[in-house]
Amino acid sequence: MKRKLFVLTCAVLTALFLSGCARTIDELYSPPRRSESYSRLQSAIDIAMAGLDYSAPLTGENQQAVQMADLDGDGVEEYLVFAKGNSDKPMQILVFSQGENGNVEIEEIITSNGTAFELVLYEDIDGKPGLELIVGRQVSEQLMGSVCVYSFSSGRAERLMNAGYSSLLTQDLGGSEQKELVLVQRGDTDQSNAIAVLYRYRSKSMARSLEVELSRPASSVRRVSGGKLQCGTPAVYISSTTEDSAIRTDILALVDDRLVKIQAVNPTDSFVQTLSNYYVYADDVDEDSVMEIPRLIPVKSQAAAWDVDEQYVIGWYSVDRNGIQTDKLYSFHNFSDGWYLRLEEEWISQITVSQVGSNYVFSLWDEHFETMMPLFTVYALTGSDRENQATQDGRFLLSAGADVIYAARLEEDCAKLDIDEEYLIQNFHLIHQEWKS
Ligand SMILES: [Ca+2]
Ligand SMILES: [Ca+2]
Ligand SMILES: [Ca+2]
Repeated sequence: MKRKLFVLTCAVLTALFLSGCARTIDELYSPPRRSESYSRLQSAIDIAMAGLDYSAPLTGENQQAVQMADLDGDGVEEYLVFAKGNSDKPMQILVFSQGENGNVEIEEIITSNGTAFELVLYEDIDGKPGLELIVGRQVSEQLMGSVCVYSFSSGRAERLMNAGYSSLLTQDLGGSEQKELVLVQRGDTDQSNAIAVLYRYRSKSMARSLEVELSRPASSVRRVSGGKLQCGTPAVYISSTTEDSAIRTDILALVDDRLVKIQAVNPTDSFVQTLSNYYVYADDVDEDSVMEIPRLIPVKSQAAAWDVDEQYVIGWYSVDRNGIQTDKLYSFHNFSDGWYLRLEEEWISQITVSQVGSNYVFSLWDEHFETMMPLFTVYALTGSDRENQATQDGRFLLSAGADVIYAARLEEDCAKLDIDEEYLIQNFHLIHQEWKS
């Protein structure tokens, strides 16, 4: 992401603003010494903040109470302070500009109703110089929040749109470098299916697309992510929970300039059950910028079928704009221990994994599913002696974290399948924290 946005150069400052501590920039920059511009910023903020409290955005990438972005496109970043007061429009965004002589002056105060800033983004929406400010606010007692987009290209804050939303994503769906806004909104009632709508800048204002009905109510939406279809078309993937705790993913794209839902050729694949109580979401697992959608593939476990839960590997597929699926890769995901292993397609029909504590033995069944050939074991080591254990008894290191070391050991027969240490190291991955539900 090329977003030119960052904290006031100091992570400590961010943490303090976030935690709501009443520390001043003065205190943070002395000792050893503070620059004159920070001192000017601090005094400008102090004056403007009289009677206000900092109100940092609650979610998203930009959660600092003081942020920087070049809103008017003059090459100099403005300071934005997110604050809350006591008036009937308590939510306030204070915009400070830096003058040529180092002076900091308040330029704008944007006030609105609401109880909290939920999300703040900076994107080029209008194609003109400067980043547009996108602000989602929580509005009391309502499922839907309110999102506004402000442009500063004229030198003053100009509101381009205001709409209700329950989830939102900015993405370039049209291939124009400008970003569009995709909003998920509540249907007619809380129980009716959510709708998605796209806003984009056209000539002088934001144009709204026709609504697309999603498969589930807005309250069921768990994740909205951007990615690409297999054909390269940008798309939005909206994953919702179903009543039987599966995930259903709706895929939206602009086709012939219309926002449409891509209909999977095999609709049963649109649902994926939880795996060991974890939701499995669409993701770009192989990092080729095309989004992959998971489906669970049952494998024959080693114990008698009535003895254990069914065992699954995940098949990851992509779709194109016609809904045609392409199998991309396979994996064994171990959410509870935080790792996954890519698997070869030709093993999938015969692979089996047996668990002893945090050790996972991967084996292949023979073609009659009578005997197994052990291939390798993956270990998640957490004891105090884990560093030694990771390299003892033929084990080798896969990945080392702060609290856990992942190691593996090869069995003799793995050579028949061209599996060596390098292969396992290459195909072993940690599960990002955000994947966990
Ligand atoms: Ca500027
Ligand atoms: Ca712009
Ligand atoms: Ca991919």
